[in-house]
Amino acid sequence: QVKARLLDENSIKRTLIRLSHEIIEKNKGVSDVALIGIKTRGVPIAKRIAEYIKQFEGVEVPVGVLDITLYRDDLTEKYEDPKLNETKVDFDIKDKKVILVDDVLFTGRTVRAALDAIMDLGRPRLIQLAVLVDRGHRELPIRADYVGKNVPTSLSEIVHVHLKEIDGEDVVLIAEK
Ligand code: 3GP
Ligand code: 5GP
Ligand code: MG
Repeated sequence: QVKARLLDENSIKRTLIRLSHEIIEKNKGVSDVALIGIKTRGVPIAKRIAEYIKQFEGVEVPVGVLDITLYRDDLTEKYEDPKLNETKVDFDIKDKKVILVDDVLFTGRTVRAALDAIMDLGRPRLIQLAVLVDRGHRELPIRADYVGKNVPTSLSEIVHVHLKEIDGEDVVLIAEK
């Protein structure tokens, strides 16, 4: 059952606009910047950030897609290592500043698999990580460079991220499993 509403449509918009500005600031512009969204909900988030960057900088940054699936018995516990399903990156990542984008950062295992997949494609200049929600509980030495909202959670909680493109509405909720 839902415990709290963490972000609504307006705050998601403001958050992604802030992340877009942070990306532009940290990289001193967006030359050689490329975004790679982690399926499913990292993809529309990456596309929205690319759209904001275009509005602010007048530059279209490339957006790629990684599909990484966690094989698990149960959400939030007892899953095996993430496996790569599919990659759709139709630009050369060599010497690019690659920004990985995901909805929720939890153990870090998905990001670790994504780093592997990107390295197989070529040698980027650097890789940064942007997430809408960091819910804690890392099991690997991985952190995000850009965080929409830090949400301390217990392991019995789950963060629901609903996005218009997929779910018909923009909202982030925290619920008891
Ligand atoms: P996403 O692919 O958009 O990220 O993993 C399938 C979906 O289940 C994910 O959608 C995610 O939103 C949701 N989910 C909720 N809790 C968890 C969790 O603990 N682990 C994973 N992998 N997904 C979760
Ligand atoms: P990690 O690999 O860091 O444990 O988990 C990250 C991936 O699992 C993200 O793609 C994210 O969508 C999903 N995930 C993990 N925990 C949650 C959660 O509480 N809510 C949602 N929506 N996704 C989660
Ligand atoms: Mg995700």
